[in-house]
Amino acid sequence: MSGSLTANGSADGVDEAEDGAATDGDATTAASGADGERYTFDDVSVVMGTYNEEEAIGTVLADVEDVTDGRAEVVCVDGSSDRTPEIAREHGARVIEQEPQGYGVAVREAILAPDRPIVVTTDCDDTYPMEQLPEFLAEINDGADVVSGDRLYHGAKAMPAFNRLGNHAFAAVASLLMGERVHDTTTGMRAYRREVVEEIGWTENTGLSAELLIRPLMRGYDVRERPIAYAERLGDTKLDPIGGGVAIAKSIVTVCLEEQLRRF
Ligand SMILES: Nc1nc2c(ncn2[C@@H]2O[C@H](COP(=O)(O)OP(=O)(O)OP(=O)(O)O)[C@@H](O)[C@H]2O)c(=O)[nH]1
Ligand SMILES: [Mg+2]
Repeated sequence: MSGSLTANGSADGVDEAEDGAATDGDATTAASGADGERYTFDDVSVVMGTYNEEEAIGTVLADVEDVTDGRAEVVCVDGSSDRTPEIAREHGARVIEQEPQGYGVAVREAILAPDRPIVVTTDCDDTYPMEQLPEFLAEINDGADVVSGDRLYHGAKAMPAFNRLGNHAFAAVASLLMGERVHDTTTGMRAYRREVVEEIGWTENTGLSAELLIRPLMRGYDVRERPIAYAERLGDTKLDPIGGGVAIAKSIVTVCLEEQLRRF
């Protein structure tokens, strides 16, 4: 079956399957997981944009190493002027240098650079729980095409109140425009089957995270939200809350309308 969103109906996030809108089914190759292939962390690339994150990067990369026994490949697309890239290399990460041009430009390169079959995105600010990586991989092995960390399920108390409100609003608008309930459209922590990100076209910068939830979902891929813990950021934010928020809202509307039109 294609076109399902498993929403986070419980703390383990896998039990409440809302039957998704059946689409005209672009998702024929990746959605079922029917080939029975089981992935391990040897098949996973953990990727991130890094921009002056020297306070956090050591912790984030040590966590990835611990949780995956050093088996996941790590790719950082870096625009820093501080010690971030040196620390990343000390932890064995592959560092790709790029002029800072925004979140989505960095994450696009980070997703496309490695060739392992599973790509996990995260931020490099120690907000996301790397200890939940095994759960994300388990969902992929259960047939998910995209696993999306839902920060709002547990309340996201570490998130600034303005951002939290904005994220609830983004999820409400996206749900309305898609006809399918989603809970956190702008999360930075996701796992993707590589075929999915290669098969859909994507264009957004600040709104990239929302785009990479909406397009797969509206094309019938098996997209699952999974509740995650969310911690206070180390270091300074790179996001302008107002300008960034407007850009994300525009991306959500544009991408939802494009995907609705694609169905005709
Ligand atoms: N290479 C690169 N990385 C970036 C750029 N902008 C943001 N990043 C990285 O992308 C990730 C997300 O940026 P954040 O500042 O955490 O944005 P956010 O998660 O929306 O906001 P916070 O609430 O502050 O966490 C971080 O790891 C940043 O270092 C950029 O222009 N270039
Ligand atoms: Mg962040």
